[in-house]
Amino acid sequence: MSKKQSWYPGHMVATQRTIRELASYLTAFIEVIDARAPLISRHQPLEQWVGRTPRIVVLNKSDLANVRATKQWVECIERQGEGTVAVAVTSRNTGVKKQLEKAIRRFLNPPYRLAVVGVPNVGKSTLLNRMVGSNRVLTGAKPGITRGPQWIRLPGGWEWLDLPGVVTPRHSRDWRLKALGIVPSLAEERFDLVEKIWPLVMEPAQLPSSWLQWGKDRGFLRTGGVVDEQRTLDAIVLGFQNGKFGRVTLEWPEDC
Ligand SMILES: Nc1nc2c(ncn2[C@@H]2O[C@H](COP(=O)(O)OP(=O)(O)OP(=O)(O)O)[C@@H](O)[C@H]2O)c(=O)[nH]1
Ligand SMILES: [Mg+2]
Repeated sequence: MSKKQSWYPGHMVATQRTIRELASYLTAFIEVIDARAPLISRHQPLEQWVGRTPRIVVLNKSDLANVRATKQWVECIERQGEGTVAVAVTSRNTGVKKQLEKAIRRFLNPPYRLAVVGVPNVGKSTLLNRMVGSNRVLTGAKPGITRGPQWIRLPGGWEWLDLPGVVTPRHSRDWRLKALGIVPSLAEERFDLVEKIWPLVMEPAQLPSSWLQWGKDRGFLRTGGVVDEQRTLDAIVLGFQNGKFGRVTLEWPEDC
């Protein structure tokens, strides 16, 4: 099996089964997506798995997305999905707890049995930790951190389930998922990624027109003073994922 094909861990298959089995027990699914790419970061098969169970769509990492685009996306998602509630949040900030609880109480009746679902690395576990008020589950800046289901039960009847991120192998080839760190990119793929990323960030972030120049300016040099290309590419991809180059939305709403 090639390196590329092998990135479809068994825990994702198990998670899909868990989602289907739990749908009738849950009050709702909290579907976390990346506010920078609300279409491609939605896992399409979830639509069938969640069945009739209500869903709250959380556009997370809104601190990294264009403010106007995110506002439009919230309206668009609510308009398209009957009975769907969409909320734009930043799980890195504490305010998310109040904001999401308000949406949950408005939309749903207790008991609150909620499962956090979505593609990898969008901030599902970070959100859950905020909602339960302490760091109960593991988070990290790379996809595939959560490996199995974990229930957190709180006084007052709140139950939260953290789940591993899921993607389909076909879906996972999209460059935007790699640019956002939703699926890992290989070192040799980063040249193509940076060629796509750089034009998007160059002007707004007032960067040199060549990404090689950016590497040079950072002092990413090899012996003899030539720019260390791979180091520069890696730093740009990582920087983009962390919002180093400012707010960038990769997908804007159309026809909604
Ligand atoms: N800038 C920013 N970063 C965030 C936000 N929420 C989460 N992160 C970061 O995104 C990374 C992934 O967070 P996790 O909570 O581990 O993501 P996950 O969806 O649980 O990932 P898997 O378990 O791998 O599926 C971490 O580095 C978080 O600190 C946010 O609102 N804004
Ligand atoms: Mg997680």
